Amino acid sequence: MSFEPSTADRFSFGLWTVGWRAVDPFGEATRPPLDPAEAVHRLAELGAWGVTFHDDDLIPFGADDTERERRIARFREALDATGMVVPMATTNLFTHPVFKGGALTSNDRDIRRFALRKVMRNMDLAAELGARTYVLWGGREGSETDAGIDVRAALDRYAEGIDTLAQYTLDQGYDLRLALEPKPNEPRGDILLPTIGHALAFISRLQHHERVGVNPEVGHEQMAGLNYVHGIGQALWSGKLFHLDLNGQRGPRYDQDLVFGHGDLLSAFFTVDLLEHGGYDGSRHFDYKPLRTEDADGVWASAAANMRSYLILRERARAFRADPEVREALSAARVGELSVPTLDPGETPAQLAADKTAFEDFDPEAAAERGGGFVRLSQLALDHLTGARAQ
Ligand SMILES: [Mn+2]
Repeated sequence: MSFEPSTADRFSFGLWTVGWRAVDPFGEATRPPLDPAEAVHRLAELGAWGVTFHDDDLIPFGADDTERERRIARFREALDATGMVVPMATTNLFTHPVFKGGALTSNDRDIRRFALRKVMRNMDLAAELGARTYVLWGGREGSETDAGIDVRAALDRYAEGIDTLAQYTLDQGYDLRLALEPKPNEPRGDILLPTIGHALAFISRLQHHERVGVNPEVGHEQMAGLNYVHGIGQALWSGKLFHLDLNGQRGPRYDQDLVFGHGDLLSAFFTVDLLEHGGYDGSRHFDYKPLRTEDADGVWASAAANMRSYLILRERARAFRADPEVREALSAARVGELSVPTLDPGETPAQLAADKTAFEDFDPEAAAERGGGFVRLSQLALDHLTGARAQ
């Protein structure tokens, strides 16, 4: 197995990932700025398929029109030269101090209107570059104290903002779906729409709910102590997994943005298993940060590591699914039986209520005696993951 990525794998990276200069709350940058055009070339050489960006990754905040056009032209040149695509774009609504109290949900109405215009402007560029997904991460939408936020009013404004942006894509004829990215905290003490579940419930209340889905990040769910595989499973079930951010995290703590597979490895295995066998056909997008300790070579090694992790896990997941002993263990654990509806076709609640085999003649003691068989399955997965059962 060579684990060489190709464009068919649909691996994409944010410009802000490899371009992260490693400024953290306690230390200054450890790396020089990275030219977006160079990032495109280097990522293409490594086998990536696409690149994504925040408006400010490409065009510095406040740049004049001449500078803006120059930067865009240079980026386009790199895309044309490499064949890299732009499957997704997003807006920076968190770095500039104007957004310190929120963007789409700022108490200050003028800031909310400015934020909407900033998103719309970058949606124009995203559509021009062929993006099909527009991500919205509301990192500053939240609070540190419950005294300063009316959550119900904030959600009204959040919904108004997202519906306005969805309407804008329709009015402009853009083939662009919106994907909300949940995160529980950091940079705000508490962020609105903290988990996949909150985001899905919010989306169901939108006027343009059909045009809005989620962009779940591995680490963001794990920061909240939640199971990422279950989260994206529910998003898939809801038809809302429009995009996703793969990375690594070690439990509930600050947002580590480690290389994919360098955090909870078992969860990464089952994530890839679900993506490959669960009907997801979107980007395999990496949203990670090269460790602050790394130099330029380390940055590119980390980009390659994300793709290599995914390809290794994909091969292991395939081997797991193809193993006759795994199939037998899945059958013994009745995993497939869960796909059989609980009621017969056309059976009514009254008919179930009259079915003596379901209750009066059912032997719960005998049923309770049957073992689940899940430990055996779990170990088979670990055997495949570690290569102990190499094919
Ligand atoms: Mn993150």
